[in-house]
Amino acid sequence: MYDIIGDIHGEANTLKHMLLSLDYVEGEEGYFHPERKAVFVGDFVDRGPDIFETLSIVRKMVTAGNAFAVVGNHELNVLAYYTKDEDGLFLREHSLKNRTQIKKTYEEFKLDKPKRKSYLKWLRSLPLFLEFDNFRIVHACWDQDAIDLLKKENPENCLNKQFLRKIYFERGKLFKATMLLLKGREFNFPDDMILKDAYGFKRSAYRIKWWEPMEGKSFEDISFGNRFHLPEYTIPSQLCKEIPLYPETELPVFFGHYCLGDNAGLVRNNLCCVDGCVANGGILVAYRMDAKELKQNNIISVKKVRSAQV
Ligand SMILES: [Mn+2]
Repeated sequence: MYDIIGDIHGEANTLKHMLLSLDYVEGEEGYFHPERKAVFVGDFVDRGPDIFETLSIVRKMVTAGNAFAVVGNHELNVLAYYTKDEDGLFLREHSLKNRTQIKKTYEEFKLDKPKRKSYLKWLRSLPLFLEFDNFRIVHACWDQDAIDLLKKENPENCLNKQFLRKIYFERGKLFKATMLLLKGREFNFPDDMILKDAYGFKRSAYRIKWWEPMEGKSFEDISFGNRFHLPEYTIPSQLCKEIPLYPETELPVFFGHYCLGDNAGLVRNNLCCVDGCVANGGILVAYRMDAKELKQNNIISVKKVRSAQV
């Protein structure tokens, strides 16, 4: 049986607390459970105070065979930041904006370069998605077309240097497919629509439910995991895109990414978001699997445990 654990974002102490709450014990090869395995949905880095520590806990568990893990969009950004193309330029430009985005990770990584190198190498080996007998794991969105394309074009199913260089160079279908899995589906506003979020920043796109049709819905209806409100009026049909939906009869998908706080958990009979937004005032969430059928009761959450460093 499995325990699916949500986005950690450098909150190592909270992660330890969660593992203990799930009856995992710390052994010589890291945390383990005699009968269960953990599955991490990605986003280990950025935001929180203990990036190396978080990576260490997760890597040990994965290496010992006591856990599985996929990459999140934050790992992708960090990898692209530290990976050079064939001309020696970084895939993700070393601009103030990009550095600020990975600030916490950057600050820890610069203190120990050999350690950084070792963790980057490990992150490059993690899969973009996982298929178990009874369920599926991806960081943000399960899109079968994107997965089929990636299976064909990236059979190693990881963000190794060669694949990263290729997608950042081409910026084509494979890049899009990777982004879809790791960042989910977004709706781009038409140019003449100006929307400001709670901080007053202009938004040009927002995160939407990738499992529901948008035809006949309002902007707010299809919004998922955004911190700002959207217009309640119906989306003009010429703006509606037909998206491949995730059938209710398919295997359950567990994902993170959407920072749902207390609302984390089942969003439908076969869809479960385990991101409780721990690094942004939320909670750390896990789904403790037992039967095939998903139940909201199986959601376990722990409050954030403050780091001793603070
Ligand atoms: Mn994410």
